Amino acid sequence: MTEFLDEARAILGEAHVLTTDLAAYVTDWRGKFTGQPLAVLRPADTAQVAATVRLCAAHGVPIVPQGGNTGMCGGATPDGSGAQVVLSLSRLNRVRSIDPLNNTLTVEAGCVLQAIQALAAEHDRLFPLSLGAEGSCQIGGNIATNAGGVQVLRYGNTRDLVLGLEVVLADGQVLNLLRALRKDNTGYDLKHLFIGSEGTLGIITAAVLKLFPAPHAQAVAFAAFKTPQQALQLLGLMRGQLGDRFTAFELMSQASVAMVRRYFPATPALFGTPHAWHVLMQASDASGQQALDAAFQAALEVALEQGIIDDVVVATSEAQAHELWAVRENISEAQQHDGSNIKHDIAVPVSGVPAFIDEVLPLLQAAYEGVRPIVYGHLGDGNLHFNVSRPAGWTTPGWQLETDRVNAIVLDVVARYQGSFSAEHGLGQLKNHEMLLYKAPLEVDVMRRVKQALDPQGLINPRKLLPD
Ligand code: FAD
Ligand code: 2HG
Ligand code: ZN
Repeated sequence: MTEFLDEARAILGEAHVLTTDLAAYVTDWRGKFTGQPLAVLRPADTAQVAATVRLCAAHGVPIVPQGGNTGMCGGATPDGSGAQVVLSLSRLNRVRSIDPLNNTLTVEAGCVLQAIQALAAEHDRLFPLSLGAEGSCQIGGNIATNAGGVQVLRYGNTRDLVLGLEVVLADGQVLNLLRALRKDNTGYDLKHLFIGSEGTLGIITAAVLKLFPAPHAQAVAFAAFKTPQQALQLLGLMRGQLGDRFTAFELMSQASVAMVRRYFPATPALFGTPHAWHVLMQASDASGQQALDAAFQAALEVALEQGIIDDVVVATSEAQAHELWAVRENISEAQQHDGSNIKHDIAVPVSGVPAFIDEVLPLLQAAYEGVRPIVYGHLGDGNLHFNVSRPAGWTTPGWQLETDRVNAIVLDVVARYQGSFSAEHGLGQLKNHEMLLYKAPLEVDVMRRVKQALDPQGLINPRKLLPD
């Protein structure tokens, strides 16, 4: 392997072949997976990525692509063999071009999501992908995981925001699909193979992203309910009244909000008495604030009159809107501080969410006395984070041993609703085995054929997404 490392140094320069001080690259955000790579390689541009991939192919060295390392499923973490390399895309962070009239932005894979949002705003445009990790996740990672976030209701998943891609294939060739077209029916749309492939089919090096008109007006409210059914009714009402101006609808159980208040003590108490369920909602519009406020307020009044909402706080300033959003955005981190939890990132049809929750909660409570389900997520998309924290008195390692049983309780019900066992985070090495339990064998087989066709040596992120 000395020869391999010497050749890597010749391509990337001594400073960008790391073999020591690797801590930032070898453990995932949750601290759940840790590996031991041969080296961390940090190419500067597409040509260096291509040369590095060719070198790895020649030496039979497996590659683990890594962006901001905020993924939830250990997809960017190397295994413990010491034989894999982590390929960090962080240095590919250039903006190649922006075309406001075409409403497109062409960026390299290592650009941080928040920087892309800011650049779009500078040009009076919106790049709508928005999620809690936006300060550190990279667009290449977002595309590789087909990330969702909090504005899918209006703008779709990452897949809907990508017009073109540049990908380094497993043999080191550069596949240029960087077209900035909204219409192009010239054969299979190959970019969609790579979007959501979790780095298992090739290395994404650049992308053409869709931009939208900047919403100059925004209205945000936090509503309280007794049941998720009421929240669902409110969703129908708000969408009916506001149409496409309605952009976010996030559900939170009381336990989720209480968890945030415990670990972020500055979080304000929003209501005098606790409520079982909450929703954070947002409407945005490119036109005037007054008109949006009036329409938002009118819709909420209808909801109050009809008894759909039990209580509501409407943000009266941008600062208060941020404060309300922080309650939602901090749940993941708060639960992380609370100790390891068994995560489920599930989707069922939106209309089925209340019945799904009503079915699963009693099953968990019957199985584990004092269990603490933290239920929240993107109700507008039918996507819940059904994260089960350990019951009082249990140790974290003891609770982790229950993972298969807890998964079966939740995911068997998901399957009955014809839902998804991973709605937005992907599979990585955390959820890939569920493929064999919950996907039809033929679907898994076709995926294996795609993998075999694009990566015959099996060197691109092996054993992620597809189980052995
Ligand atoms: P990484 O973690 O580095 O990698 C993720 C996967 O993509 C790995 O399989 C990796 O091999 C592959 N990959 C990375 N870059 C490339 C590339 N250039 N080419 C090929 N493969 C690549 N996710 C959501 O969907 N919605 C949310 O609301 C959300 N909220 C989050 C909140 C917090 C606090 C945190 C920590 C995470 C959240 N996530 C969410 C998960 C995570 O942020 C997303 O999955 C994100 O898209 C990952 O980007 P990354 O750059 O960190 O990728
Ligand atoms: C969110 O919506 C993220 O906050 C993270 O997808 C969910 O931590 C989680 O399980
Ligand atoms: Zn989410």
